Amino acid sequence: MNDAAPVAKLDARSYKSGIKPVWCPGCGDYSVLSGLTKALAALALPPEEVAVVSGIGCSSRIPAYLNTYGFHGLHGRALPLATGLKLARPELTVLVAGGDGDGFSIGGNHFLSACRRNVDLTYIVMDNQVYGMTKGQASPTTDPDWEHGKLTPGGTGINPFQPLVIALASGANFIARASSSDPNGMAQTLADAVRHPGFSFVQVLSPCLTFRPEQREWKQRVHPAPEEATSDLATAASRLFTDDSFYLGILYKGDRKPYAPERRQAPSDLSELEQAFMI
Ligand SMILES: Cc1ncc(C[n+]2csc(CCOP(=O)(O)OP(=O)(O)O)c2C)c(N)n1
Ligand code: SF4
Repeated sequence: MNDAAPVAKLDARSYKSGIKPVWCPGCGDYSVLSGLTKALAALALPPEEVAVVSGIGCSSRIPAYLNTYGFHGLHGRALPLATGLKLARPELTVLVAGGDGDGFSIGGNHFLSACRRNVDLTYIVMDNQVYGMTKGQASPTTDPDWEHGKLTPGGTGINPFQPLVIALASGANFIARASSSDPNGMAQTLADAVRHPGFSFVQVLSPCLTFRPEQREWKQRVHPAPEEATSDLATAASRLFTDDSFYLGILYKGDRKPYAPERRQAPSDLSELEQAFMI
């Protein structure tokens, strides 16, 4: 006779913490939460084997709404924190989540290093082309002519950061775009990103209707990628030249070996180490 308790089947609800999100009505981040929990259910990952690390911003609140391990860190510092966690606990599935301000402005250099380093992480950027939490300043992905009252009269005049181009040029091993208007497609893309070894980057178009109500139109503008994912860098690069910023799907799947240094035993006696630094 087998006395073991039956294992409950995991569904999307199994990954929700029960804390009610404080996002504004209509914020795209609700749909990202839904897409992510669907992806985790499709992967059937036990919640205690998943960690979600974030920075600061409306989007970076997401770990609180999940029933996995979570770390709501410092602004722009989610990637180095997640890198340390993955190297120390390689058996965990580590996801990183946040906004375009968090990831591409203050955290921009960490983004480049994470792509280069290729640690097995999945990075989800909820891109709303604005700093939502701090009331609507322009972010690195904001168009140059977007005006926001006294904050950016006449727009920034600066060409926007191109996340997919930068990710490809910097060595990310999986690059995709999803949209909050298509949570099922997003769930599939996120599950593929987690399955793919190495550093996976997914830009999710996630409108901020409070500061950028015109982004309501994004759901009419998104469309499936015209081609299947490629593993050829030159092909991926040439597709980015004709990217209208609204096609959804996987652009690139590389085969770089993830960075995973051998784990060394931490020294229990530090006296030898102290001697080496003695002046
Ligand atoms: C070191 C530091 N600098 C600035 C801030 C203020 N700050 C908090 S969130 C944020 C921007 C958030 O924008 P984004 O990452 O795009 O997220 P969103 O709120 O749009 O989801 C800024 C500048 C901070 N918390 N810490
Ligand atoms: S300010 Fe914008 S990004 Fe923040 S919760 Fe509201 S709609 Fe979402």
